[in-house]
Amino acid sequence: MQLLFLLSIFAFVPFTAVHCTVWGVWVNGVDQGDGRNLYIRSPPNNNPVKNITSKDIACNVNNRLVPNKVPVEAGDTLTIEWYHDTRDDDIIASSHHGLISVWITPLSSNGEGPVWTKIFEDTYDGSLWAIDRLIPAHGQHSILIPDIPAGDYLVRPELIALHEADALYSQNPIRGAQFYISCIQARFHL
Ligand SMILES: *[C@@H]1O[C@H](CO)[C@@H](O)[C@H](O)[C@H]1NC(C)=O
Ligand SMILES: [Cu+2]
Repeated sequence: MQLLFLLSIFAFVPFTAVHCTVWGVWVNGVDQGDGRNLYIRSPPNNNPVKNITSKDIACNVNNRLVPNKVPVEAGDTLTIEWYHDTRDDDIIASSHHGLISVWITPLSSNGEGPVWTKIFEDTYDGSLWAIDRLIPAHGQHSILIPDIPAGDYLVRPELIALHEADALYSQNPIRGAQFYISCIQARFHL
């Protein structure tokens, strides 16, 4: 009886992992506003992608054209702002040690295939991982926009949390590296 009671409690307590997604961006220190489903191809929730052979590894599980594009130009500072449940909260569970990368591709590619170029990477500085430093930074990290041809692009910030990466997802799907991905639509002009 007691065991059944305990089991039924566990069956109904939702598993609330402290995951993460992108709220919006700043250009040269100017907040561009809530970008979710407007200039960000936002996923429906903040769960990670783990299957690296799935098409979701490109722009997460809801990859489609959204209405707006963030205007940027070469030399601009683009600040990406992540959050957990609400803006500027606990950002992501402190267990989620790992790295931050940012990738870019022409928007016309839709992110499919080996079309991405990495323009930023922050890993381990000898004592802390990039994600450890993202949490006290209010979920914000910045990159420099490179000098690239005018046009429309997808900018793809990615957190890779390594706390379960001792096992390969392909061998044990309840573990594996966790990829937090958001594709931002941007318009580059010269
Ligand atoms: C990962 O994605 C591939 C391609 O969609 C699929 O064939 C495979 O079954 C997926 N793996 C798991 C464990 O779901
Ligand atoms: Cu998580």
